[in-house]
Amino acid sequence: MALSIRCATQTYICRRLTHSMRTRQQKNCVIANTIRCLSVVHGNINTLAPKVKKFVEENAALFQPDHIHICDGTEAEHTQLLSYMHKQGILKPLTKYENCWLSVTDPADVARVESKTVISTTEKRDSVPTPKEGVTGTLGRWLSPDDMEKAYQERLPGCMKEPVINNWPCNPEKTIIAHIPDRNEILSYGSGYGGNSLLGKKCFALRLGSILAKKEGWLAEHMLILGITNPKGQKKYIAAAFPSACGKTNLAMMNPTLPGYKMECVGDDIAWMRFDDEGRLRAINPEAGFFGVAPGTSMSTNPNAMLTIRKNTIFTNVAETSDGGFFWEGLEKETPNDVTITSWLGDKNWKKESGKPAAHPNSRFCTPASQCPIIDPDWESPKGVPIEAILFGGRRPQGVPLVYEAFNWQHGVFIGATMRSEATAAAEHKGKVVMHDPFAMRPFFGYNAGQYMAHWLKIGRTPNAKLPKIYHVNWFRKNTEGKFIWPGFGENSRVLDWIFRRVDGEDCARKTPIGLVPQNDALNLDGLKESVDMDELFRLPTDFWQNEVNEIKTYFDNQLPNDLPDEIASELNALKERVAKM
Ligand code: OXD
Ligand code: MN
Repeated sequence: MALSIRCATQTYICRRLTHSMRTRQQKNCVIANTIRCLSVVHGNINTLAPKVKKFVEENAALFQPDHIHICDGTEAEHTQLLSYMHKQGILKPLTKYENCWLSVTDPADVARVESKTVISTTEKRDSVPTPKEGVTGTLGRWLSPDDMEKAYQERLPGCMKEPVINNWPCNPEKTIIAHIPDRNEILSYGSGYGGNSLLGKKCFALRLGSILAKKEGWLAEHMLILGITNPKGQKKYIAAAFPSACGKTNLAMMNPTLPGYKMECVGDDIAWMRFDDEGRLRAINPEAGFFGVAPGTSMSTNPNAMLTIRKNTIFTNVAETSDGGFFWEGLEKETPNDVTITSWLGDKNWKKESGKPAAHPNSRFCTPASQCPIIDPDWESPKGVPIEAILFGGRRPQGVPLVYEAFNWQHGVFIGATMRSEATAAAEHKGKVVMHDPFAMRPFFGYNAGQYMAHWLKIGRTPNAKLPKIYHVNWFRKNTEGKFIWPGFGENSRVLDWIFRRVDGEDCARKTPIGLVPQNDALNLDGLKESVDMDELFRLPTDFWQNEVNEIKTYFDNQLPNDLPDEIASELNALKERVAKM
Protein backbone atom coordinates (compact mmCIF):
# COMPACT_ATOMS: atom_id res chain seq x y z
CA MET A 1 0.00 0.00 0.00
CA ALA A 2 1.07 3.56 -0.49
CA LEU A 3 0.74 6.47 1.88
CA SER A 4 -0.66 9.46 0.05
CA ILE A 5 -0.43 12.87 1.58
CA ARG A 6 -2.84 15.44 0.41
CA CYS A 7 -1.99 18.98 1.34
CA ALA A 8 -5.11 20.64 -0.02
CA THR A 9 -6.64 23.42 2.02
CA GLN A 10 -9.85 21.56 2.74
CA THR A 11 -8.33 18.24 3.68
CA TYR A 12 -7.08 18.12 7.17
CA ILE A 13 -5.20 15.11 8.35
CA CYS A 14 -2.73 14.88 11.13
CA ARG A 15 -2.00 12.29 13.71
CA ARG A 16 -0.58 12.39 17.15
CA LEU A 17 3.14 12.30 17.09
CA THR A 18 3.88 9.61 19.65
CA HIS A 19 2.45 6.17 19.36
CA SER A 20 4.29 3.99 21.82
CA MET A 21 6.25 3.98 25.02
CA ARG A 22 9.57 4.10 23.18
CA THR A 23 12.04 6.71 24.29
CA ARG A 24 12.46 9.69 22.02
CA GLN A 25 15.93 8.48 21.08
CA GLN A 26 14.74 4.99 20.14
CA LYS A 27 11.86 6.47 18.26
CA ASN A 28 14.01 8.86 16.26
CA CYS A 29 16.23 5.98 15.37
CA VAL A 30 13.29 3.92 14.07
CA ILE A 31 12.09 6.88 12.06
CA ALA A 32 15.51 7.59 10.62
CA ASN A 33 15.86 3.97 9.52
CA THR A 34 12.41 3.90 8.05
CA ILE A 35 12.92 7.08 6.11
CA ARG A 36 16.18 5.75 4.66
CA CYS A 37 14.24 2.71 3.38
CA LEU A 38 11.20 4.58 2.17
CA SER A 39 10.63 5.06 -1.48
CA VAL A 40 9.03 8.38 -2.15
CA VAL A 41 7.55 7.70 -5.57
CA HIS A 42 6.14 11.16 -6.15
CA GLY A 43 7.17 14.54 -4.72
CA ASN A 44 9.99 15.65 -2.45
CA ILE A 45 9.58 15.11 1.27
CA ASN A 46 11.99 17.96 2.07
CA THR A 47 9.73 20.52 0.48
CA LEU A 48 6.97 19.85 2.99
CA ALA A 49 6.35 22.22 5.88
CA PRO A 50 8.29 20.95 8.92
CA LYS A 51 5.13 19.90 10.78
CA VAL A 52 3.81 18.01 7.78
CA LYS A 53 7.18 16.41 7.11
CA LYS A 54 7.33 15.21 10.69
CA PHE A 55 3.80 13.86 10.40
CA VAL A 56 4.75 11.91 7.29
CA GLU A 57 7.94 10.55 8.79
CA GLU A 58 6.37 9.45 12.03
CA ASN A 59 3.40 7.85 10.37
CA ALA A 60 5.40 6.18 7.66
CA ALA A 61 7.44 4.56 10.44
CA LEU A 62 4.24 3.36 12.03
CA PHE A 63 2.14 2.37 9.00
CA GLN A 64 5.03 0.95 6.96
CA PRO A 65 3.75 1.72 3.47
CA ASP A 66 5.60 0.44 0.41
CA HIS A 67 5.76 3.92 -1.07
CA ILE A 68 5.05 7.50 -0.25
CA HIS A 69 3.24 9.70 -2.76
CA ILE A 70 3.08 13.39 -1.96
CA CYS A 71 0.05 14.75 -3.75
CA ASP A 72 0.45 17.89 -5.84
CA GLY A 73 -3.20 18.22 -6.88
CA THR A 74 -2.42 18.53 -10.60
CA GLU A 75 -4.62 17.21 -13.39
CA ALA A 76 -1.78 14.93 -14.47
CA GLU A 77 -1.67 13.35 -11.03
CA HIS A 78 -5.43 12.97 -11.03
CA THR A 79 -5.33 11.13 -14.36
CA GLN A 80 -2.46 8.98 -13.14
CA LEU A 81 -4.34 7.98 -9.97
CA LEU A 82 -7.47 7.13 -11.95
CA SER A 83 -5.50 4.98 -14.33
CA TYR A 84 -3.73 3.27 -11.40
CA MET A 85 -7.07 2.44 -9.78
CA HIS A 86 -8.42 1.27 -13.14
CA LYS A 87 -5.49 -1.15 -13.45
CA GLN A 88 -6.08 -2.36 -9.90
CA GLY A 89 -9.73 -3.07 -10.70
CA ILE A 90 -11.00 -0.52 -8.16
CA LEU A 91 -12.51 1.68 -10.86
CA LYS A 92 -13.93 0.92 -14.29
CA PRO A 93 -14.82 3.49 -16.94
CA LEU A 94 -18.46 4.19 -17.80
CA THR A 95 -17.77 4.61 -21.47
CA LYS A 96 -21.05 6.29 -22.33
CA TYR A 97 -19.85 9.50 -20.66
CA GLU A 98 -16.71 11.60 -20.54
CA ASN A 99 -14.26 10.60 -17.78
CA CYS A 100 -16.85 8.85 -15.63
CA TRP A 101 -16.00 5.88 -13.45
CA LEU A 102 -17.75 3.18 -11.49
CA SER A 103 -16.55 1.67 -8.28
CA VAL A 104 -18.31 -1.16 -6.51
CA THR A 105 -17.42 -1.61 -2.88
CA ASP A 106 -17.36 -4.59 -0.61
CA PRO A 107 -21.06 -5.12 0.33
CA ALA A 108 -20.01 -4.74 3.96
CA ASP A 109 -18.77 -1.18 3.35
CA VAL A 110 -21.68 0.82 1.95
CA ALA A 111 -22.63 3.60 4.40
CA ARG A 112 -21.48 5.76 7.25
CA VAL A 113 -21.07 3.67 10.37
CA GLU A 114 -22.40 5.77 13.20
CA SER A 115 -21.90 2.88 15.61
CA LYS A 116 -18.15 3.11 15.03
CA THR A 117 -17.80 6.87 14.90
CA VAL A 118 -16.35 8.30 18.09
CA ILE A 119 -15.07 11.50 19.67
CA SER A 120 -12.22 11.12 22.12
CA THR A 121 -11.79 13.71 24.87
CA THR A 122 -10.51 13.48 28.43
CA GLU A 123 -13.89 14.55 29.81
CA LYS A 124 -16.76 12.46 28.46
CA ARG A 125 -19.21 15.30 28.95
CA ASP A 126 -17.28 17.51 26.53
CA SER A 127 -18.19 15.05 23.76
CA VAL A 128 -21.61 13.68 24.64
CA PRO A 129 -24.50 14.57 26.96
CA THR A 130 -25.01 12.38 30.01
CA PRO A 131 -28.21 10.34 29.45
CA LYS A 132 -30.63 9.35 32.19
CA GLU A 133 -29.43 6.39 34.20
CA GLY A 134 -30.14 3.14 32.39
CA VAL A 135 -30.67 4.88 29.04
CA THR A 136 -28.26 4.48 26.11
CA GLY A 137 -27.12 7.84 24.78
CA THR A 138 -27.85 8.42 21.09
CA LEU A 139 -26.19 11.81 20.67
CA GLY A 140 -22.71 10.65 19.76
CA ARG A 141 -20.14 8.19 21.08
CA TRP A 142 -17.24 8.93 23.33
CA LEU A 143 -13.98 7.00 23.63
CA SER A 144 -11.63 7.53 26.55
CA PRO A 145 -8.05 8.55 25.71
CA ASP A 146 -6.84 5.15 26.98
CA ASP A 147 -9.24 3.25 24.77
CA MET A 148 -8.30 5.54 21.92
CA GLU A 149 -4.65 4.66 22.41
CA LYS A 150 -5.57 0.96 22.44
CA ALA A 151 -7.54 1.42 19.25
CA TYR A 152 -4.47 3.01 17.66
CA GLN A 153 -2.20 0.21 18.79
CA GLU A 154 -4.53 -2.51 17.57
CA ARG A 155 -4.83 -1.05 14.13
CA LEU A 156 -2.03 1.19 13.01
CA PRO A 157 1.36 -0.48 13.39
CA GLY A 158 2.19 -1.96 9.99
CA CYS A 159 -1.34 -1.32 8.70
CA MET A 160 -0.13 -0.38 5.21
CA LYS A 161 1.95 -3.53 4.89
CA GLU A 162 -1.11 -5.77 4.74
CA PRO A 163 -1.84 -7.11 1.26
CA VAL A 164 -5.06 -5.92 -0.35
CA ILE A 165 -7.06 -9.11 -0.79
CA ASN A 166 -9.98 -7.86 -2.83
CA ASN A 167 -10.72 -4.90 -5.06
CA TRP A 168 -12.07 -2.91 -2.16
CA PRO A 169 -9.80 -2.49 0.82
CA CYS A 170 -11.84 -2.43 4.01
CA ASN A 171 -11.91 -4.03 7.40
CA PRO A 172 -15.50 -3.82 8.67
CA GLU A 173 -14.80 -5.58 11.99
CA LYS A 174 -12.13 -3.10 12.90
CA THR A 175 -13.58 0.04 11.35
CA ILE A 176 -13.23 3.12 13.49
CA ILE A 177 -13.81 6.76 12.60
CA ALA A 178 -12.28 8.67 15.48
CA HIS A 179 -11.93 12.37 16.21
CA ILE A 180 -9.49 13.70 18.76
CA PRO A 181 -10.36 17.41 19.06
CA ASP A 182 -7.47 18.26 21.38
CA ARG A 183 -5.04 17.27 18.67
CA ASN A 184 -7.17 18.37 15.69
CA GLU A 185 -6.86 14.82 14.54
CA ILE A 186 -9.00 12.33 12.63
CA LEU A 187 -8.31 8.62 12.46
CA SER A 188 -10.35 6.78 9.84
CA TYR A 189 -9.60 3.09 9.63
CA GLY A 190 -11.26 0.16 7.91
CA SER A 191 -13.82 1.86 5.63
CA GLY A 192 -13.38 3.43 2.22
CA TYR A 193 -16.96 4.63 1.86
CA GLY A 194 -18.22 8.19 1.69
CA GLY A 195 -18.39 10.13 4.91
CA ASN A 196 -16.20 7.53 6.62
CA SER A 197 -13.31 8.26 4.32
CA LEU A 198 -13.86 11.64 2.63
CA LEU A 199 -12.37 13.21 5.73
CA GLY A 200 -12.82 16.82 4.65
CA LYS A 201 -16.59 16.29 4.73
CA LYS A 202 -18.37 15.02 7.87
CA CYS A 203 -15.23 14.45 9.98
CA PHE A 204 -13.56 17.81 9.46
CA ALA A 205 -16.14 20.24 8.07
CA LEU A 206 -18.81 19.16 10.58
CA ARG A 207 -17.41 17.32 13.61
CA LEU A 208 -14.08 19.09 14.15
CA GLY A 209 -15.54 22.12 12.35
CA SER A 210 -18.37 22.48 14.88
CA ILE A 211 -15.83 22.47 17.71
CA LEU A 212 -13.76 25.20 16.05
CA ALA A 213 -16.97 27.10 15.36
CA LYS A 214 -18.00 27.00 19.02
CA LYS A 215 -14.55 28.22 20.11
CA GLU A 216 -14.47 31.00 17.55
CA GLY A 217 -18.13 32.08 17.54
CA TRP A 218 -19.41 30.78 14.21
CA LEU A 219 -21.56 27.89 12.92
CA ALA A 220 -20.55 24.70 11.07
CA GLU A 221 -23.79 23.15 9.88
CA HIS A 222 -25.25 20.26 7.88
CA MET A 223 -26.95 22.68 5.49
CA LEU A 224 -27.38 23.39 1.81
CA ILE A 225 -27.03 26.98 0.61
CA LEU A 226 -29.35 28.29 -2.11
CA GLY A 227 -29.62 31.63 -3.90
CA ILE A 228 -33.18 32.72 -4.79
CA THR A 229 -33.93 35.52 -7.25
CA ASN A 230 -37.56 36.65 -7.42
CA PRO A 231 -39.35 37.96 -10.49
CA LYS A 232 -38.35 41.53 -9.52
CA GLY A 233 -34.70 40.53 -9.74
CA GLN A 234 -34.13 40.71 -5.95
CA LYS A 235 -31.85 38.02 -4.59
CA LYS A 236 -31.70 36.34 -1.18
CA TYR A 237 -29.82 33.32 0.10
CA ILE A 238 -31.14 30.66 2.43
CA ALA A 239 -29.49 27.77 4.27
CA ALA A 240 -31.40 24.57 5.00
CA ALA A 241 -30.71 21.60 7.25
CA PHE A 242 -32.28 18.21 6.55
CA PRO A 243 -31.12 14.81 7.72
CA SER A 244 -29.19 12.74 5.17
CA ALA A 245 -31.10 11.66 2.06
CA CYS A 246 -34.13 13.93 2.66
CA GLY A 247 -33.70 15.81 -0.61
CA LYS A 248 -31.07 18.45 0.28
CA THR A 249 -29.39 18.01 -3.10
CA ASN A 250 -32.75 18.28 -4.89
CA LEU A 251 -33.63 21.50 -3.08
CA ALA A 252 -30.13 22.91 -3.58
CA MET A 253 -30.44 22.46 -7.37
CA MET A 254 -34.13 23.07 -7.79
CA ASN A 255 -35.76 24.16 -11.05
CA PRO A 256 -38.56 26.40 -9.74
CA THR A 257 -42.01 25.94 -11.25
CA LEU A 258 -43.09 29.40 -10.11
CA PRO A 259 -42.67 31.72 -13.12
CA GLY A 260 -39.97 34.38 -12.92
CA TYR A 261 -38.00 32.73 -10.13
CA LYS A 262 -34.36 31.71 -10.50
CA MET A 263 -32.49 29.41 -8.09
CA GLU A 264 -28.71 29.12 -7.88
CA CYS A 265 -26.78 26.55 -5.90
CA VAL A 266 -23.95 27.45 -3.51
CA GLY A 267 -23.71 24.05 -1.83
CA ASP A 268 -25.76 20.96 -1.08
CA ASP A 269 -24.50 19.62 2.24
CA ILE A 270 -22.39 21.83 4.50
CA ALA A 271 -22.42 25.52 5.44
CA TRP A 272 -19.89 27.43 7.50
CA MET A 273 -21.48 30.66 8.68
CA ARG A 274 -20.27 33.73 10.56
CA PHE A 275 -21.41 37.30 11.04
CA ASP A 276 -19.66 39.98 8.99
CA ASP A 277 -18.89 43.49 10.21
CA GLU A 278 -22.36 44.63 9.21
CA GLY A 279 -23.98 41.89 11.28
CA ARG A 280 -24.99 39.76 8.31
CA LEU A 281 -24.64 36.00 8.63
CA ARG A 282 -22.37 34.97 5.75
CA ALA A 283 -22.11 31.37 4.57
CA ILE A 284 -19.52 29.48 2.58
CA ASN A 285 -19.68 25.97 1.24
CA PRO A 286 -16.40 24.33 2.30
CA GLU A 287 -16.71 21.54 -0.28
CA ALA A 288 -15.53 21.33 -3.89
CA GLY A 289 -18.13 18.86 -5.09
CA PHE A 290 -21.34 17.01 -4.49
CA PHE A 291 -21.47 13.53 -2.99
CA GLY A 292 -25.13 12.87 -3.69
CA VAL A 293 -27.41 9.87 -3.22
CA ALA A 294 -28.03 8.44 -6.70
CA PRO A 295 -31.33 6.51 -6.42
CA GLY A 296 -34.27 8.81 -7.00
CA THR A 297 -32.18 11.31 -8.96
CA SER A 298 -33.52 11.71 -12.52
CA MET A 299 -34.31 14.32 -15.15
CA SER A 300 -37.73 14.74 -13.56
CA THR A 301 -36.58 15.03 -9.92
CA ASN A 302 -33.25 16.82 -10.33
CA PRO A 303 -32.29 17.72 -13.91
CA ASN A 304 -29.43 19.93 -12.75
CA ALA A 305 -27.79 17.05 -10.87
CA MET A 306 -28.24 14.83 -13.94
CA LEU A 307 -26.53 17.44 -16.12
CA THR A 308 -23.74 17.85 -13.56
CA ILE A 309 -22.78 14.16 -13.44
CA ARG A 310 -22.32 13.47 -17.14
CA LYS A 311 -18.58 14.00 -16.99
CA ASN A 312 -15.67 13.79 -14.53
CA THR A 313 -17.74 11.85 -12.01
CA ILE A 314 -17.09 8.81 -9.83
CA PHE A 315 -20.10 6.61 -9.09
CA THR A 316 -20.15 4.12 -6.25
CA ASN A 317 -22.44 1.09 -6.00
CA VAL A 318 -24.75 2.08 -8.84
CA ALA A 319 -25.81 -0.43 -11.51
CA GLU A 320 -24.32 -0.42 -15.02
CA THR A 321 -26.05 -0.64 -18.39
CA SER A 322 -24.70 -2.73 -21.29
CA ASP A 323 -24.09 0.46 -23.28
CA GLY A 324 -21.63 1.72 -20.67
CA GLY A 325 -24.04 3.91 -18.71
CA PHE A 326 -25.23 4.11 -15.13
CA PHE A 327 -28.57 2.94 -13.77
CA TRP A 328 -30.40 3.24 -10.48
CA GLU A 329 -33.93 3.15 -9.16
CA GLY A 330 -35.73 6.19 -10.59
CA LEU A 331 -34.06 6.06 -14.04
CA GLU A 332 -36.43 3.46 -15.53
CA LYS A 333 -38.03 5.92 -17.97
CA GLU A 334 -34.70 7.43 -19.02
CA THR A 335 -32.94 4.13 -19.78
CA PRO A 336 -33.12 2.63 -23.29
CA ASN A 337 -35.23 -0.56 -23.43
CA ASP A 338 -32.66 -2.55 -25.35
CA VAL A 339 -29.91 -2.49 -22.71
CA THR A 340 -29.25 -5.07 -20.06
CA ILE A 341 -28.46 -4.01 -16.52
CA THR A 342 -25.73 -5.32 -14.25
CA SER A 343 -26.67 -4.72 -10.63
CA TRP A 344 -24.22 -3.29 -8.10
CA LEU A 345 -23.87 -6.83 -6.75
CA GLY A 346 -22.79 -8.11 -10.19
CA ASP A 347 -26.03 -9.76 -11.37
CA LYS A 348 -25.43 -9.38 -15.12
CA ASN A 349 -29.02 -9.69 -16.19
CA TRP A 350 -30.71 -7.81 -13.41
CA LYS A 351 -34.49 -7.50 -13.68
CA LYS A 352 -36.86 -5.48 -11.56
CA GLU A 353 -38.77 -8.68 -10.84
CA SER A 354 -35.81 -9.97 -8.84
CA GLY A 355 -37.21 -7.85 -6.02
CA LYS A 356 -33.70 -6.59 -5.24
CA PRO A 357 -32.61 -3.05 -6.04
CA ALA A 358 -30.27 -2.64 -9.03
CA ALA A 359 -28.27 0.05 -7.21
CA HIS A 360 -27.54 0.13 -3.50
CA PRO A 361 -29.99 2.56 -1.80
CA ASN A 362 -26.99 4.58 -0.59
CA SER A 363 -25.17 4.50 -3.94
CA ARG A 364 -23.65 7.86 -4.78
CA PHE A 365 -22.20 10.21 -7.37
CA CYS A 366 -19.15 12.27 -6.53
CA THR A 367 -18.93 15.18 -8.94
CA PRO A 368 -17.37 18.65 -9.22
CA ALA A 369 -19.74 21.42 -8.06
CA SER A 370 -18.37 23.72 -10.76
CA GLN A 371 -20.15 21.56 -13.38
CA CYS A 372 -23.60 22.28 -11.97
CA PRO A 373 -25.54 24.30 -14.59
CA ILE A 374 -27.03 26.51 -11.85
CA ILE A 375 -23.93 26.99 -9.72
CA ASP A 376 -24.10 30.40 -8.07
CA PRO A 377 -21.61 33.01 -9.35
CA ASP A 378 -20.54 33.59 -5.72
CA TRP A 379 -20.25 29.95 -4.70
CA GLU A 380 -16.53 30.30 -4.09
CA SER A 381 -16.58 33.84 -2.76
CA PRO A 382 -14.32 33.87 0.31
CA LYS A 383 -16.54 36.31 2.14
CA GLY A 384 -19.55 34.04 1.69
CA VAL A 385 -23.14 34.81 0.80
CA PRO A 386 -25.58 36.60 3.18
CA ILE A 387 -28.12 34.23 4.71
CA GLU A 388 -31.58 35.68 5.39
CA ALA A 389 -33.52 32.52 6.30
CA ILE A 390 -32.63 29.19 7.85
CA LEU A 391 -34.84 26.16 7.17
CA PHE A 392 -35.04 22.99 9.22
CA GLY A 393 -36.93 19.99 7.93
CA GLY A 394 -37.32 16.26 7.75
CA ARG A 395 -39.50 13.45 6.53
CA ARG A 396 -42.66 13.72 8.60
CA PRO A 397 -45.46 11.60 7.16
CA GLN A 398 -47.97 12.90 9.70
CA GLY A 399 -49.08 15.98 11.58
CA VAL A 400 -46.34 18.44 10.55
CA PRO A 401 -47.48 21.18 8.12
CA LEU A 402 -45.77 22.12 4.87
CA VAL A 403 -44.11 25.18 6.41
CA TYR A 404 -44.13 27.22 9.60
CA GLU A 405 -42.07 30.13 10.84
CA ALA A 406 -40.48 30.43 14.25
CA PHE A 407 -41.75 33.24 16.50
CA ASN A 408 -38.17 34.36 17.16
CA TRP A 409 -34.56 33.08 17.22
CA GLN A 410 -34.93 31.15 20.49
CA HIS A 411 -38.07 29.42 19.24
CA GLY A 412 -36.19 28.68 16.00
CA VAL A 413 -33.36 27.05 17.94
CA PHE A 414 -36.01 24.95 19.71
CA ILE A 415 -37.40 23.91 16.30
CA GLY A 416 -33.90 22.85 15.22
CA ALA A 417 -33.34 21.01 18.49
CA THR A 418 -36.59 19.05 18.12
CA MET A 419 -36.22 17.99 14.49
CA ARG A 420 -37.32 14.47 13.72
CA SER A 421 -37.29 12.46 10.50
CA GLU A 422 -37.81 8.99 9.08
CA ALA A 423 -34.53 7.04 8.98
CA THR A 424 -32.72 6.83 5.62
CA ALA A 425 -30.23 4.61 3.87
CA ALA A 426 -27.31 7.01 4.35
CA ALA A 427 -26.36 5.27 7.57
CA GLU A 428 -26.79 1.77 8.88
CA HIS A 429 -30.29 2.26 10.40
CA LYS A 430 -33.04 -0.10 9.39
CA GLY A 431 -36.72 0.59 8.73
CA LYS A 432 -38.75 3.73 8.57
CA VAL A 433 -38.79 4.76 12.21
CA VAL A 434 -39.11 8.46 12.93
CA MET A 435 -35.84 9.40 14.63
CA HIS A 436 -34.86 12.50 16.55
CA ASP A 437 -32.18 14.34 14.63
CA PRO A 438 -31.48 17.73 16.24
CA PHE A 439 -30.33 20.26 13.62
CA ALA A 440 -29.82 17.26 11.24
CA MET A 441 -26.53 17.01 13.13
CA ARG A 442 -27.12 13.92 15.27
CA PRO A 443 -24.47 11.89 13.43
CA PHE A 444 -22.18 14.90 13.09
CA PHE A 445 -21.99 16.68 16.46
CA GLY A 446 -18.35 17.24 17.37
CA TYR A 447 -19.27 18.00 20.97
CA ASN A 448 -22.05 17.70 23.56
CA ALA A 449 -25.39 18.36 21.81
CA GLY A 450 -26.68 20.36 24.81
CA GLN A 451 -23.70 22.71 24.55
CA TYR A 452 -24.31 22.87 20.82
CA MET A 453 -27.86 24.16 21.46
CA ALA A 454 -26.43 26.66 23.95
CA HIS A 455 -24.00 27.84 21.26
CA TRP A 456 -26.89 28.47 18.86
CA LEU A 457 -28.67 30.47 21.56
CA LYS A 458 -25.50 32.48 22.15
CA ILE A 459 -25.16 33.19 18.43
CA GLY A 460 -28.63 34.73 18.68
CA ARG A 461 -27.27 37.21 21.23
CA THR A 462 -24.46 38.46 18.95
CA PRO A 463 -24.45 42.28 19.20
CA ASN A 464 -25.85 44.03 16.11
CA ALA A 465 -26.58 40.71 14.41
CA LYS A 466 -29.21 40.70 11.68
CA LEU A 467 -30.59 37.31 12.62
CA PRO A 468 -32.09 35.22 9.82
CA LYS A 469 -35.70 34.11 10.26
CA ILE A 470 -36.06 30.41 11.02
CA TYR A 471 -38.53 27.99 9.40
CA HIS A 472 -39.56 24.35 9.53
CA VAL A 473 -40.58 22.69 6.26
CA ASN A 474 -42.00 19.25 5.52
CA TRP A 475 -42.41 18.12 1.91
CA PHE A 476 -43.32 14.58 2.97
CA ARG A 477 -46.73 14.68 4.69
CA LYS A 478 -48.99 11.83 3.58
CA ASN A 479 -52.78 11.52 3.34
CA THR A 480 -54.84 8.69 4.77
CA GLU A 481 -54.10 6.61 1.65
CA GLY A 482 -50.39 6.93 2.27
CA LYS A 483 -49.82 9.31 -0.69
CA PHE A 484 -47.71 12.47 -0.47
CA ILE A 485 -50.05 15.48 -0.23
CA TRP A 486 -47.58 18.02 -1.66
CA PRO A 487 -45.90 17.42 -5.04
CA GLY A 488 -42.51 18.67 -3.81
CA PHE A 489 -39.41 19.22 -6.00
CA GLY A 490 -39.80 22.37 -8.21
CA GLU A 491 -43.14 23.15 -6.54
CA ASN A 492 -41.26 23.80 -3.32
CA SER A 493 -40.42 27.16 -4.93
CA ARG A 494 -43.93 28.22 -3.79
CA VAL A 495 -42.87 27.73 -0.18
CA LEU A 496 -39.60 29.57 -0.80
CA ASP A 497 -41.57 32.44 -2.38
CA TRP A 498 -43.63 32.76 0.84
CA ILE A 499 -40.44 32.68 2.92
CA PHE A 500 -38.87 35.31 0.63
CA ARG A 501 -41.87 37.60 1.13
CA ARG A 502 -41.87 37.04 4.90
CA VAL A 503 -38.20 37.93 5.08
CA ASP A 504 -39.09 41.10 3.16
CA GLY A 505 -41.59 41.94 5.90
CA GLU A 506 -44.84 41.04 4.12
CA ASP A 507 -47.80 40.51 6.42
CA CYS A 508 -48.85 37.12 5.03
CA ALA A 509 -48.64 34.82 8.06
CA ARG A 510 -51.06 33.74 10.75
CA LYS A 511 -50.28 32.53 14.21
CA THR A 512 -50.83 28.91 15.28
CA PRO A 513 -49.72 27.13 18.45
CA ILE A 514 -46.62 25.75 16.70
CA GLY A 515 -45.53 28.81 14.73
CA LEU A 516 -46.57 31.16 11.92
CA VAL A 517 -48.10 29.58 8.84
CA PRO A 518 -49.17 31.18 5.53
CA GLN A 519 -52.45 33.09 5.73
CA ASN A 520 -55.21 31.62 3.62
CA ASP A 521 -54.28 32.18 -0.03
CA ALA A 522 -50.84 33.57 0.87
CA LEU A 523 -49.07 30.61 -0.71
CA ASN A 524 -48.93 31.24 -4.45
CA LEU A 525 -50.60 28.20 -6.03
CA ASP A 526 -51.08 29.71 -9.52
CA GLY A 527 -50.48 27.10 -12.17
CA LEU A 528 -50.03 24.22 -9.71
CA LYS A 529 -50.78 21.24 -11.92
CA GLU A 530 -52.33 18.90 -9.42
CA SER A 531 -54.95 19.79 -6.85
CA VAL A 532 -53.59 19.80 -3.33
CA ASP A 533 -55.69 19.44 -0.18
CA MET A 534 -54.32 22.55 1.53
CA ASP A 535 -56.48 22.07 4.62
CA GLU A 536 -55.02 18.63 5.15
CA LEU A 537 -51.51 19.91 4.44
CA PHE A 538 -51.75 22.53 7.19
CA ARG A 539 -54.05 20.68 9.63
CA LEU A 540 -52.66 20.57 13.17
CA PRO A 541 -54.20 17.50 14.82
CA THR A 542 -54.39 18.08 18.57
CA ASP A 543 -53.64 14.46 19.50
CA PHE A 544 -50.60 14.44 17.16
CA TRP A 545 -49.14 17.59 18.72
CA GLN A 546 -49.84 16.43 22.26
CA ASN A 547 -48.04 13.25 21.43
CA GLU A 548 -45.20 15.21 19.78
CA VAL A 549 -44.76 17.33 22.92
CA ASN A 550 -44.65 14.16 25.04
CA GLU A 551 -42.15 12.49 22.69
CA ILE A 552 -39.88 15.52 22.79
CA LYS A 553 -40.11 15.67 26.58
CA THR A 554 -39.25 11.98 26.91
CA TYR A 555 -36.38 12.40 24.48
CA PHE A 556 -34.92 15.37 26.33
CA ASP A 557 -35.46 13.69 29.72
CA ASN A 558 -33.71 10.55 28.50
CA GLN A 559 -30.92 12.04 26.44
CA LEU A 560 -30.16 15.44 27.97
CA PRO A 561 -31.40 15.37 31.58
CA ASN A 562 -28.51 17.59 32.69
CA ASP A 563 -27.33 19.22 29.49
CA LEU A 564 -30.46 20.79 28.00
CA PRO A 565 -30.30 24.62 28.05
CA ASP A 566 -33.07 26.18 30.18
CA GLU A 567 -34.26 28.22 27.22
CA ILE A 568 -35.03 25.05 25.25
CA ALA A 569 -36.85 23.50 28.22
CA SER A 570 -38.94 26.66 28.58
CA GLU A 571 -39.76 26.66 24.84
CA LEU A 572 -41.04 23.10 25.28
CA ASN A 573 -43.22 24.18 28.19
CA ALA A 574 -44.55 27.09 26.17
CA LEU A 575 -45.39 24.74 23.26
CA LYS A 576 -47.08 22.36 25.67
CA GLU A 577 -49.26 25.17 27.01
CA ARG A 578 -50.17 26.40 23.54
CA VAL A 579 -51.00 22.86 22.38
CA ALA A 580 -53.16 22.31 25.50
CA LYS A 581 -55.34 25.18 24.30
CA MET A 582 -55.73 23.81 20.77
C1 OXD B 1 -24.06 12.72 3.35
C2 OXD B 1 -24.80 12.32 4.55
O1 OXD B 1 -23.42 11.88 2.74
O2 OXD B 1 -25.38 13.21 5.18
O3 OXD B 1 -24.10 13.90 3.01
O4 OXD B 1 -24.83 11.14 4.87
MN1 MN C 1 -25.04 15.15 4.45
